[in-house]
Amino acid sequence: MTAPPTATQAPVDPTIPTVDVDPFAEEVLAAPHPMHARIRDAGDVVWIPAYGVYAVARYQPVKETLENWQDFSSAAGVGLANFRYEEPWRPPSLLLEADPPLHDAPRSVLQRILGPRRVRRFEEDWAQTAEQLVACLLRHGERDDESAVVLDAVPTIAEAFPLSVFPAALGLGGDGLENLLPYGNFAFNAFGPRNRLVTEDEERIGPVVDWVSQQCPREALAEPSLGADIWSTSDDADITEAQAPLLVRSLLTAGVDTTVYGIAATLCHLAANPEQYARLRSEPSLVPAAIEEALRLESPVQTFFRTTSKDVTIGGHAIPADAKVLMFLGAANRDPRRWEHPDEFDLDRDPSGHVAFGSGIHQCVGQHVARLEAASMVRALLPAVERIEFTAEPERKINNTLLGWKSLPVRLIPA
Ligand code: HEM
Ligand code: OVM
Repeated sequence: MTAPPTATQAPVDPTIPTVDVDPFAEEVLAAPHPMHARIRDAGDVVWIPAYGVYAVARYQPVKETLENWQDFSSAAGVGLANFRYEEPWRPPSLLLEADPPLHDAPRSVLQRILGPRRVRRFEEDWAQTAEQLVACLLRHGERDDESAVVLDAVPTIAEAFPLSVFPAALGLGGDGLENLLPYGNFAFNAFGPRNRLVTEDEERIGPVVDWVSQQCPREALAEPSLGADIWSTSDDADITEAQAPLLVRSLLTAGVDTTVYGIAATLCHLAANPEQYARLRSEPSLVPAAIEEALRLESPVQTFFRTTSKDVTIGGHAIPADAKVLMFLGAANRDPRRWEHPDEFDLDRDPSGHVAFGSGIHQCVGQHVARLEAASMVRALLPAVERIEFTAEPERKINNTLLGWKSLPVRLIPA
């Protein structure tokens, strides 16, 4: 590894506004929206001295940065660490942490395996699993004195559902599934600085990482499955046998916590907006809109970085080569320059164009899986549950990259 450049104390272009915030401080991670507004209002691009990085938070520059893979590289890592100088905590992802041309083959393989039509084969099974989960919660759940079922929707719904469908779809047998959420939690923390969130888990993540590696070989994956599909493509020279396990690892890393957070976000907004839940019950064709709107508002994946490939400009400001640029997806998704009443959950809005799944060549390759999981879960709730009400304040889960809930205490009023 080459020596890192001496840490820069100031932006190369002195007209770039400095914003003195710590986006990875725990109290900011718990409530990031006031900071987002500060960064957005400061300009198209700002300098964050706490980490010596540039940042974009307005919709337009975030989208342009996401889409300009030529100038804004992923191969040096999409977290704070610059892989040119710092050893990554695991071998880099062949998709997320790669640029064309190396990105191309793995991407087209996963795009084919996770395409909207292929994913539809899970529709019936996931609908049935979701219905059974709801029936079981309503039948056996603890009741309050008005006969509503009281529960924490995070473990019982947002975590339980993805864990009961996604690992099986991937071809995992069923033992050790408790490793999946801790692995994803660590991976998403590791995109941020080496703060307490990372160091506290570092000591105990070893066995979890080992378990994940053991799920990636061909022999570990049942057939038919998404994992087996990946391995089959390595027979046809689209990808090599050395690449296949890393592509399975991508799905294990990116495909669990994200959907848990997405479903939790949807449930949270439905509980907070009872009139819109009622509307959804009478108009289930709005379910996709509800999910997109929840993803826009919550943006479960809040941030990713890029590294400049050469001297570039953002909004007319000069950014040097080899600089880290922090993209605030969640801020772009609530930018009043782009969205009317951006902080409101509105089933009548057209949420398309949100960047919760990114944009451009790295745009989430698992988005059809994520949408089908969330839609299956919401569709199962609608006929069975008349209302979802909070019984206490939801509690934030703190992660360097993910925004979501540790607990959503609710009562489900049966229909
Ligand atoms: C990429 C978000 C679910 C697999 C991405 C990116 C975002 C994202 C923002 C872009 C990364 C970048 O530009 O650097 C989400 C959210 C999800 C979700 C919010 C749930 C609501 C999933 C699922 C899977 C998955 C279910 C797997 C089945 C991936 C992979 C990439 C990716 C492999 C890398 C794609 C590439 O670099 O070409 N995701 N994701 N994601 N996602 Fe998702
Ligand atoms: C990966 C991956 C892709 C997207 C997100 C992510 C930990 C990982 O390919 O391993 O987060």
